[in-house]
Order: sequence, then structure tokens, then C-alpha cells
Amino acid sequence: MRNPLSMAGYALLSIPILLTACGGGGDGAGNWPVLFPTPAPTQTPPPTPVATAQEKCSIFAGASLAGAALKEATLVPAAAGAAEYCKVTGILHGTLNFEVHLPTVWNNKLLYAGGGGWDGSINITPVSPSGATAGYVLVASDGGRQGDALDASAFLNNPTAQADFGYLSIHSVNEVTKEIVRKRYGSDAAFSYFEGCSNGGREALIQATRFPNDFDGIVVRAPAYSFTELFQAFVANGKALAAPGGQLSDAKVSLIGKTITAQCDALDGIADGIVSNQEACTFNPAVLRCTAGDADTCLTDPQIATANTIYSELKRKDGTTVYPGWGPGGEDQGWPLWVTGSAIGGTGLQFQFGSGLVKYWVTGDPAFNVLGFDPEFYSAGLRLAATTLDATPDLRSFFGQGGKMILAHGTNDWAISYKGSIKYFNDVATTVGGASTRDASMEFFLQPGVQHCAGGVGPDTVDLVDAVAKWREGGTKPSTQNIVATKLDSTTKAPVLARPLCKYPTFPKYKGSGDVNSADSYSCQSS
Ligand SMILES: [Ca+2]
Repeated sequence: MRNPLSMAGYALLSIPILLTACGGGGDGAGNWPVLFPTPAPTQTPPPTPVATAQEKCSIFAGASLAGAALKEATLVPAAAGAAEYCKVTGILHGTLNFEVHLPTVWNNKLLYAGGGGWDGSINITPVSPSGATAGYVLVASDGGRQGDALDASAFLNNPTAQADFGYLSIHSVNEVTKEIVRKRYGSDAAFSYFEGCSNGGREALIQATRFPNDFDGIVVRAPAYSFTELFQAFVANGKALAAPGGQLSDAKVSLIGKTITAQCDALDGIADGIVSNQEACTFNPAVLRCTAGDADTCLTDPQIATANTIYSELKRKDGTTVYPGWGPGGEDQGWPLWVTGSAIGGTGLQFQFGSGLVKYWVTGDPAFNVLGFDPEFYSAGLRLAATTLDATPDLRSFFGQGGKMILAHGTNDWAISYKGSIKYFNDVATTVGGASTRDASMEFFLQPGVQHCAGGVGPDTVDLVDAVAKWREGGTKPSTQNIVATKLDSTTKAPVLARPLCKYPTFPKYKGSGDVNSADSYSCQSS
């Protein structure tokens, strides 16, 4: 069968031939036959050989390209909810692994999915639903090491691993991916996007600040943009928990969570279990002080001290702020994993991550007693680590090339505090020349009741890749796109509740009537 595209090309080619035959290009009056071309010649042109999707995929298997050794290249057939794509895997300098998905039907765009933790594995599934369904070339990488996301031992005295994880791996893999895209499709991506959460959010901001031309639009979710400051807070929280009497049982953590919900839930106009007016919610742990001996219904003084450490700013001895602390809400869901560690055998993920930084990156001593870590004594080492790990708020170059950024953060995140994202958003304004300059290229959304990246009582599913693409390509700011966040049933995946996504500092406020689970019953308000 003849290729329809080559037929169309032949028909177009026939027009200049006719123009020439009729004296085309003259004074106009005598050229009417152009509008009524004689039938195309009946001779069949030779068919143009066209490679199949399978053939276009197979060329990558075992190939060397742009300094990378490509390994697997497999055409993955369409399955439920996913179109056909070519899966390419590869490795750079022996330790940096990556994966690229090349859809057979391409939307001419690329989406790089950020990693998590200390990386160690590839997770190519985008957070935003459209990332997996809209025809993007998908890319992901492992940060330059393989293994458990909690294990930082690979970074000990290893400048290559430190640089790859810190700032270089995404850019390096993105350069290889550009070559893969050119080879597969014969052109560059029209637009390239990045989306990441947690360490992936840090990677997003590293890209925007160090390699501002790599991506046209960036979605930054719950970013760990300053590992060194955040992890000092992790260690401080761990020290408080380890102090005599400082640990909290699940019953006491649940007590804290329920007390805060009872106090703050209705501040947004509806007692729906979601604290949406987060900024109006303040909590003093001392209101739960035991008055007649220790019990599950109250907190002892050492437990109040632990809670105060977590909710307060962490300061240096000179009074400057290291970390803004965490806001109240969602403790019963977040603390057993991230803080107290009761869900994972007794040491929370906060302290485990903090220990990795202290042992393998700052002190260089795998046997170091992290509970005895004094950040003031190691301030030089922390500053040095920050030069590799932390992102600055300088987005001038990214904004200057037309880049658009969406920042989003769950208010019940017990890994990374949403208050850190507020600080970053404010610092960007200071750095780029004011809030109006920032707001022309960046918008920030709090996600009420959402835990770390996902989960929690709030609506945690929201398509920010679609939103940033519409902004970058069509000029429509996300805050005018009427974006709705939904919570999906864990089994059926059907939406069970929806709220408008509200631009900071507004929050979804109940209108006073209407279905409490419908986004239409809420409007974005600041008080
Ligand atoms: Ca509420």
C-alpha cells in the first residue's frame, strides 16, 4: 500500500509543474488554469520506504550516543490508559542510569520526571496525570547512584556522586535525551518541561537556577530546595524526640492531630476535616499539658518541648533562622512515618535523612553520633555541602528566557514544611526585583490537607503539567485556569471530593451552601 504522506507530497509537487506549463508567475490575468489544474499524471511514483515504529526503536539498543551507553530499546505495546512507546534505557559514566519513553504518536514535547530521597532508582511516572497520557517524551534518572532512597553512603568522599546528585545528573541526561529525540523524530522537542516533588522539587529548582535554558516550564512540588537547612531541622527534631521523655506515642500524636482539627477546621467555613485556612491556624502544645499525671489524653513537659521544637523556627546561636519549622495539621497521618518513626520501627525518616547528610557528606564519618551533632561546629562543612546541594532563589535567567514555574506544597507535609516554600517564594521576589516581576513568571499554590507529595485528608491530585504548559504555550496564568484539585478513592480511583486550587495566600472557602464535596461550593479567599 502506498504511503498516504508520499501521495500528498506528490500532489503538492505537481502544482509547480502545472504553473510552469501554463506560464505561471506572469501577470495574473492569464493564469486561471492554476485554479483548475489538469488531473495529476496517472503514473504511480515509487513508494518511499518508511521505517516502522519497531525499527525506529530498535536502532537504540546497545548504541553509543552523546557519551552515553544505551542498553535496552523495547517497543512497549499500547495497554489500558497508555499508548505505544519505545522504552530506551542507558547509563552515563558507569553510574548515572536513565530511562526515556518515546511515544509512537508524539505531542512534540518532553517531560522530565524528577526523583526522590537520595534517589537510587528511576521513577518515570509523572505526578500530574496528563504527563503520562498527553504524548510526551518522558525522561527520568536515578541521581547517579543505585540502591535505597534512604542510603547516602555512596556520597562518602565521592565527588562524582556528589556532583551528579547535587546538580549535574538531570542536565547531563537531558543533553543525551535531546540527541535521542532528534534521532527518533528528526526534530527537537518544541517545548520541554520538568516536574518533581521532594528531592525532585529540589532538582527542579537546581535546573531553573543552574541550567535555566534546559526547560521551558517547571512544576516544583514540595521542594527540598535546601537540603542542608532542612536536614539540620530533621536532626534537631530527632534530638528532641531522643531527649529523656521526649518521644510521643501514636495515641499522643493522634491527640495532637485531633486537637488541631477541632480548633482550625471550621476557619474555612466548613467542618469537613480539612484545615484550608492554614495561615489562621495556630497551635500551642502547652494547652495539652498533663495536670494529673501522664496519660494518653495529655502531653508531659518533655513531650511539649518536642512539639515546640517541631513547630518553631530553628535558629542559629546568632539568632538567624536556619529553618522556618512546620505548621500544625495532619500529625496523626504524618508523624508515625516522618517524625516518631512508630510506623517503621522507631526512627523517623526525618532523622534517617538527616543522619545521611551528617555522616556521609558533612563529617565524612560513617560512625558519627548524629545525636551529638553541633551544626555550629560544622558550619564550614555545611556551607560547602550547600554549594553542591542547595538551590538559590535566583530565577532571573529562567524568567528571562520565558520560563514559567508553578510551586505547590501540601500544608500537612511532615517531610518538608510548606513554610519553607513560602520563604522561597518570598526570597524569589527579593532576588528578581519585586513581587510583580516574580508573579509574571511564577505562581504558588498551597494544597490544604495534603501530606508529602500525596496523601492526607485533602485533595492531592492536580494536573500542574497541563497548567504550566498552558501558561508557557498559551499565556494563561494557572490562577486563571480554574484548576480543580481532587481526592480519588484509593480503590476505584473515582473522585470523592474536589476543591479549587487557590493561589497563595488565598484558600478554598466554603460559600455557605452547596455540595461540600464539589469545587463549585468554594471560592478562593484570603480571609
Ligand atoms: Ca475545613
